[in-house]
Amino acid sequence: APRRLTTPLVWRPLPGAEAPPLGKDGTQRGISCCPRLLPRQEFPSPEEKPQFPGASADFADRLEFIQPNVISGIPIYWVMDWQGHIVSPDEDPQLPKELVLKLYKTMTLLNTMDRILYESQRQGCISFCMTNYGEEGMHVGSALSPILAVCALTPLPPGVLMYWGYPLDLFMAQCYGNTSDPGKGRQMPVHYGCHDRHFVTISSLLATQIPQAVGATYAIKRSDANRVVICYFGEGTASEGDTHAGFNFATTLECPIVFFCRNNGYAISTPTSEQYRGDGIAARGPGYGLMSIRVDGNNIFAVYNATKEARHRAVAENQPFLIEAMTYRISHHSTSDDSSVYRSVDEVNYWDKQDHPISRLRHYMLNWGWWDKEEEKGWRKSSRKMVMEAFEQVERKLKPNPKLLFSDVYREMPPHLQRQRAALEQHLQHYGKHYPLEHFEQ
Ligand SMILES: Cc1ncc(C[n+]2csc(CCOP(=O)(O)OP(=O)(O)O)c2C)c(N)n1
Ligand SMILES: [Mg+2]
Repeated sequence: APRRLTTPLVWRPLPGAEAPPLGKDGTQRGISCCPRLLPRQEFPSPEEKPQFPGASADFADRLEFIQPNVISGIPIYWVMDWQGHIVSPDEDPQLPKELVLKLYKTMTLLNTMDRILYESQRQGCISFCMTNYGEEGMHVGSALSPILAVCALTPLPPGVLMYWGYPLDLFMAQCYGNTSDPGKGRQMPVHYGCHDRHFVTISSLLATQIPQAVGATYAIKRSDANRVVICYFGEGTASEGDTHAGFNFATTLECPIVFFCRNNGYAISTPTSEQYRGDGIAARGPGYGLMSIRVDGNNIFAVYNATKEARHRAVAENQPFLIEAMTYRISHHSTSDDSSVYRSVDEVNYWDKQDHPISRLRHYMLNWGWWDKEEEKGWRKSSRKMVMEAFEQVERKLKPNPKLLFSDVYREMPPHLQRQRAALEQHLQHYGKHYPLEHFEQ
């Protein structure tokens, strides 16, 4: 609140200066053009806090710039070590065996599906593919908490959908862009979406969905107080201006959103050392007034605990949360990338062999006697069979009618799209024989 003045303003001359004469009305004249006069008033004591509306802080008597590197880094919350041992019993979520097996099976199934899709791309069956090797733990761990979520996604977390039971043949249908694809073949492969589960279709345009996610959260908050949005993005995406806008709107509008940043060390070929000079993404949170935590993304229980707590508190306290999940992208960025050009094989091998979310959870299950080598072998075989069966189904299906390219954007198709659709039809009538139209639905 503004400070109240306890005495009326009286003008007094500076030492050595004469006061201007009093006017007819008894007030002093020439005040505004006399810089040597100061108002006499009661000043705040040096102990009182500054009153600037834009900051809540004390005065500092010494000239000192804030050093960004004064602390050694925001710590990384973990629950389980590399051999699957719980490091702090208080933090153990004590998930039941059936659930842990489901987590493990989802992570490995995702891994298997990725391998088959990647091979399909190499054989020219699909145009593009991105895999998730090394990042399976943060997908599945963040999907596990009871989130009634609308997800806005930039880099993809298909493990979330897979954990929620999205069928394999629909994943594959999306990549093949066939008639079973809910997106009717109008997205690039691996850009999944699921209306029923409020999983907003993945967008390739980095960060564009972050302000949209905040807007959606704001609308949800006004209509239904028990829902939360989780918004996934990468550390490279966090360099985009839209991320700033999203963070700032989320805190000022008090939106119950969980920002989930997957820091996997690279934005395609750009390493984090060239992407930012601060302490990662979690360090930015307090600057926006965001509740923030950094977790070990290869540690499924740490991801689970953090997401569960953030989800619960976001709604209870009507405020946004930021989780920075540290991990490593073992695969190439996509089939359009060759990561051997910008990183060493040894670096990749370390994460693949020594610190992998799947092997960490497997160690945990082995320690408890919930899994053994035979079960591993059997599951690998049966999960590959499941993926192959889905793959064979989608391969045979036709692609959607090309006319559908123009539908579903506007409720009523505007004239310019009608003209384009007519032009396409005419073009195909004349030149259709040059296209593989037999693979498309008529
Ligand atoms: C606005 C925009 N700029 C550039 C790109 C090209 N691009 C695609 S992915 C990517 C890197 C994103 O980095 P990060 O968020 O860390 O995701 P990751 O590479 O780890 O999947 C870039 C630059 C894009 N898709 N959109
Ligand atoms: Mg990245």
